[in-house]
Amino acid sequence: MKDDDIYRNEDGSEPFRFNEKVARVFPDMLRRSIPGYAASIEGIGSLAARFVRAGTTCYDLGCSLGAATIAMRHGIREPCCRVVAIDSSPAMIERCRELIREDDELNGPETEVDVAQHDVREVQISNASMVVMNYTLQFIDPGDRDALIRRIFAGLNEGGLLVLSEKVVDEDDHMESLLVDLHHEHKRRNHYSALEIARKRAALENVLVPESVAAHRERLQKAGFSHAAVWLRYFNFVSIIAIR
Ligand code: GEK
Repeated sequence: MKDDDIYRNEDGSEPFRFNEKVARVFPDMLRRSIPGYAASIEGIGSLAARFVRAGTTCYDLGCSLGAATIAMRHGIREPCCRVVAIDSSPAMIERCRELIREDDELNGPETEVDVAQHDVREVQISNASMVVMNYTLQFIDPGDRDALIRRIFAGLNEGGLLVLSEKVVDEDDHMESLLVDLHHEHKRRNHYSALEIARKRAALENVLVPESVAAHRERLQKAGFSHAAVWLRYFNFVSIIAIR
């Protein structure tokens, strides 16, 4: 695995993109940048074991290199399921296909995986028992988020599960600056310099647009989800489960 040294060399004036350079260092980037990322992936495996039904489809929307796809695939206990892994970045999709092929050869679990390059806003969702958006909605234009969550709801079977992980903002300004500071300290502990942190922050401005937990819960409720709860939180990184 290659170390993430992107903002040692780039000054952050260009908006952040999921290009080849990012795909190459991505596992290291997420491990060092998202507090609780490993726990989110582990939880997705356990949730797949509990929620995925025989003969249904699971979706990993914004799959990047397929970490959540592989966790679902290994968690599923039922026969005749399929995981559809979607990302709009060609560099991510290319590497994701390689990793899924390796997983096919190493473990050969029964569940089939289809990896496809698409915009998640255009993907047809149907007969789903589980949909995962692990830190993806935050990159979607806020004006398109309601419609996407409504489409996911419509494609889920009764009792189906959405896992929605996001960076969030706190409505209390004091707590928001504390949580941002704790996150930056976490990154410094993971060997990013203050300059790298500041540059990445500038590059993500208007690219990653976080919302509050309350705004996410309201959107889920409006879309029709009957139950929603935060099941994981580490500083300003949250994962919510919602059941149709
Ligand atoms: C993981 N879920 O490892 N359509 C499709 N994909 C998109 C779109 C879009 N409109 N916008 C952004 N993406 C992964 C991590 S990363 C999170 C997800 C992060 C994709 C983008 O190309 C990238 O691969 C992913 O969403 C977000 O569990 O980097 O913080």
